[in-house]
Amino acid sequence: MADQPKGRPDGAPVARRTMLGMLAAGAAGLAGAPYLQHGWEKVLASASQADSTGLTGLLPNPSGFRYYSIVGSVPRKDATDYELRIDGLVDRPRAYTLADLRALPQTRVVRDVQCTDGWRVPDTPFEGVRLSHLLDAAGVRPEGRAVRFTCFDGAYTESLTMEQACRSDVLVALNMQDRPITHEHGGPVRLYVAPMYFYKSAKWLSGISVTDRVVPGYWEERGYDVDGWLEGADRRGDAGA
Ligand SMILES: Nc1nc2c(c(=O)[nH]1)N[C@H]1C(S)=C(S)[C@@H](COP(=O)(O)O)O[C@H]1N2
Ligand SMILES: [Mo]
Repeated sequence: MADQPKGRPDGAPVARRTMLGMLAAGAAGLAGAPYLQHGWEKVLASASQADSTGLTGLLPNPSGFRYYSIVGSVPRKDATDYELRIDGLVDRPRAYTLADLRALPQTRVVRDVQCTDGWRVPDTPFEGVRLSHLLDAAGVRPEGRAVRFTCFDGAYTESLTMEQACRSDVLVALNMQDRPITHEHGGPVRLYVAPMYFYKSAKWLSGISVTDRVVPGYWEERGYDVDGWLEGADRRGDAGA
């Protein structure tokens, strides 16, 4: 039932294969593998989403997104208790509150979101602080070559090379679809890596650590590309906001 390891030029067959896999595995498969659990419960309920299989939870929600989480429940955080730590190979480690992040210059990026499972949501606005801004403020040491991301779900991790992290279309995002990011979508703060598959965009972001090499993230240790470029992405960088 997992996402496919590599992106496909055409997402549709992947989606179909995933659906068939889910049909075969059934709900018992989900229950037996809690570490792969996706948050489909939020999508249930609407009769308009029911199909002949009855697997309403596998259908996209009305916005076209699915809610994914590798853990069953994630603590809620808001302006009163959210904190983002930047540390590792930097001269000025520090913690940002939500208010700190909101006070910094905000950048808006509008691209298609694409998951390796085959679903895609066109023209989705994300807005927040450029990751490069936070890295510059922290003062990356010469031996800092990569960035590792951790999350307050206590489990998910991601990574970028320093070159990727410094692109202008990589955000520490506070808004999604022009509203504060909801808890289900990884709020109050998630990473948004516009040129890559959505698994790179870590939800519930709580830590940014500069490292001397890329440390593969959660899905990357399970077969995903460390470089999760979308088809047709401008890999040279500065694709702009
Ligand atoms: N912390 C965390 N971040 C995560 C994930 C996750 O399970 N946990 N799933 C990834 C994957 S595979 C996708 S497609 C997107 C899904 O984001 P959404 O739930 O907002 O649609 O989040 C990515 N970031
Ligand atoms: Mo995904």
